Amino acid sequence: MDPMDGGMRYTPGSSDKDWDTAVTFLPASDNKKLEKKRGPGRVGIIVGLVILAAVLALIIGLLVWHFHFRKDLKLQKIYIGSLRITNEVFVDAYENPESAEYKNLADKVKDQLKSMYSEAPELSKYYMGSKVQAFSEGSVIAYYESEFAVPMGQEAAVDRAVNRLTEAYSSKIRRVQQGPLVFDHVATSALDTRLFSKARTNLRFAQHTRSSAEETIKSPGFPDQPYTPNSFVQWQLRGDPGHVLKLSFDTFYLENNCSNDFVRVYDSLVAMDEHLMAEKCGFYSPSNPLTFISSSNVMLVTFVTNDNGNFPGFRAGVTQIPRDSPDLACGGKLSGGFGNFNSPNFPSYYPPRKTCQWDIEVPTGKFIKLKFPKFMVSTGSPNCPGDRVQIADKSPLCGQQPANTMVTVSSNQVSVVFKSDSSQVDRGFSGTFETFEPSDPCPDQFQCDNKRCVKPSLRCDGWNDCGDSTDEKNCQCDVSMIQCKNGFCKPMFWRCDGVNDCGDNTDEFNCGCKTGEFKCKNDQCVSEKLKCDGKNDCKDGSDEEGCGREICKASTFACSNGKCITKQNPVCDGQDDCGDKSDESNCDCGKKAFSASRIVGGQDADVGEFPWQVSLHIKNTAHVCGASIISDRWLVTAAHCVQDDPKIKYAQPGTWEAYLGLHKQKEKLQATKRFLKQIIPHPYYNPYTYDNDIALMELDLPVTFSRTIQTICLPTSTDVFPTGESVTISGWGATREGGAGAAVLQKANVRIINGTVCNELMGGQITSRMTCAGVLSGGVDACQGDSGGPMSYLTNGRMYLAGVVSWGDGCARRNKPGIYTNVPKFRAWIKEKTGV
Ligand code: 4AZ
Repeated sequence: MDPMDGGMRYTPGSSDKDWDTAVTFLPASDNKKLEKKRGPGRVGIIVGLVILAAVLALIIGLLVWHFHFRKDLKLQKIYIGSLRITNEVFVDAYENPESAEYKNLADKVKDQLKSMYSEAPELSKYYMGSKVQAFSEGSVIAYYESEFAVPMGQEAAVDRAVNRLTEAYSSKIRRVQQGPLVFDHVATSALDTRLFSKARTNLRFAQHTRSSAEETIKSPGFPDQPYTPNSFVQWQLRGDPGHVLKLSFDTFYLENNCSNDFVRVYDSLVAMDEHLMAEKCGFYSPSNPLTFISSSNVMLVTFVTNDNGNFPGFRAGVTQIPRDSPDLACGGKLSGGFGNFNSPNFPSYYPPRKTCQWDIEVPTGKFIKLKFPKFMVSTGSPNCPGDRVQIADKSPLCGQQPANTMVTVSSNQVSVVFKSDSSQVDRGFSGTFETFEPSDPCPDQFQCDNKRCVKPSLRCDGWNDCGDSTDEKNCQCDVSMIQCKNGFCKPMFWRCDGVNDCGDNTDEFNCGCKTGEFKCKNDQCVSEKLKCDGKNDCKDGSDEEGCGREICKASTFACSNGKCITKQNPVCDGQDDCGDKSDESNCDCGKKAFSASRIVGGQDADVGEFPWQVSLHIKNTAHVCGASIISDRWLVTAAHCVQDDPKIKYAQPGTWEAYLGLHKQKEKLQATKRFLKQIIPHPYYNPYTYDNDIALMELDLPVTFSRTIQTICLPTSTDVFPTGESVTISGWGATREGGAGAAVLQKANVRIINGTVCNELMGGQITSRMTCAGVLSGGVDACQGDSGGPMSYLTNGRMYLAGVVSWGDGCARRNKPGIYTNVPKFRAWIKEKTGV
């Protein structure tokens, strides 16, 4: 219903006939007109005077409101800040807000803040007072909160005045008038309104980590209950002087939308934006470390939730590290023909306010090639105003750079300087250096336009090895390759497979089948003779559709014996409707629930599209790994998912809960949950090489199959999945390397990669128990959190468990395929252990 059509009022349109005919008072007004010809009369004058008086009263009222009351409508504005008191020395009592020393110094700070604000008339007028929130070492740093009651419309002027004053005191040492303290390094920022909503429950903790002990912080209710909605929790963390703090999350699982629930980590004791290291939400797998290091001995963690909080939360350990510890050291002199270097705390977050300089020198006469296999340095911008890597006098590098970004230097010496500012840290970089001959930058190799060198054998092989595709341009293809119009060569078996591999669609032109061939619905061509032979020769089974069934109406089911069944959904309903059981054959695996139809570079799966996909959670916490259903009581996963570590007993069945029929992680309460009876990791699993990375899990109770819970078919031990074939991977893993897990089940198609090629790409680490699959130009892959989940292969209209997500070199990097456990190799072992 239109909200204006509420039945109280009705305003007719000019064309509304009912209204026109209902008007009955026009004649009376006509009479009045006739009377008025004699003049206004006494009543008219009185009415006019009353109206005039009312209008005047209204105007006066408005003016009074505007000049008197409106200016009294004030907004509460809170600024938080820190300042350094240079003529005081820190004593332990300054950590205790109840101590006389604390109170005495806090009073002095408040007096001097008042005196500082009195320098700006815009501030002194509206200043309400300040609170000191904490002190820390160095000489003494005071953290404070100042409140102003600002008339409406004056907010911007007050902001400007605060900024001016802060700037004046931020760098120069300047004594604040009429006070005993000398301040410098004054920093102030307006408090984020999301942090001080009165509707929230407020909890504040202060913790001091001493010596090498580890303190723990965790979200309220963790691990027994989901965190509480509408809460604000803050932890002020301190270490001893001369130390920095390390915060390591072992579980992190929040709502995926950071505007609802978030954790913020500050390099300060107050929530100032200019010391905000990171804001995090969503899910981080335990295998994807989330650790932060402060620049001094203080850190602040804030946790804010909104009104729905159905997520497990987080737990983190806090330790202190001596500032001069070798673990924090970076930079130095590097020499020789090659070497490597990386940002501090790599692959987790580097600390703020850190500078590292590497001076690299290679033998005289050689030039230097720098490569960055991983590069994530805060937010990118053309001139890198925040954190940056400066290589000699080249343009600085920042943001996220593609894997193996390369920089060449025409000299045998170079300095690489990494600098982080006071806010927004990231995972940093790993770098390598090597030499090259000035006269021959790519000895015996092909030089790409982007100066990268690739092996000659990779030229015109159908893969973008250069990264800028120059190795695939202007190719003369041999007979085993499709000659694309745009000059690329692509493997012949990709012709007419429904995927635009050339980029200009040449491989998908003229895809009709030869005479004597049948065109399947998926555009595959098979011999006419194979149609209706009782075997699915088309991968989608379309050669067996409609065989001898023309006599059945479209709305009926055609049995192999020619009978037509009119009953709805007779297939796989447990009843032999056909009489020859053809409606009930092969009903036990690999079928998607619906005929319709992170993974990096994937897309949301449909509900029930992968009904064998399982999400394995550590009890009451978070998704950690995937698994596949192979029977009503057995799952297949990766052995590396079930290896104990010092903190979590992953090998114990009691650690886990399995969610079946799950689509969105936050809907786990609607999914089928099972605990585990036993876990059987492969006896020859090698944790160093990931060889034999497979494990079986027995459920405590069998599951009932449904539209969203089904088994995947197991391949036979002799099955091979040919190079170039498309397979589907699925999971809730990270959607970018180092990123958060996906909220919705993701899927992506990748191709099987030749084992020999893969072994070369992966530095000889591939065994026959592994299968490689991916997109070698990068961008599509399994990632952290997808491990244990299925690589599904479609054949004969059914999905088979071709592989189990196992490992990789990062995620979705160019020339770094994903590595999967080769399931056919374990078929006999699965049968032996499970009977399936
Ligand atoms: C993992 O850590 C993981 N890119 C899984 C798959 C891949 C990399 C890492 C493959 O669970």
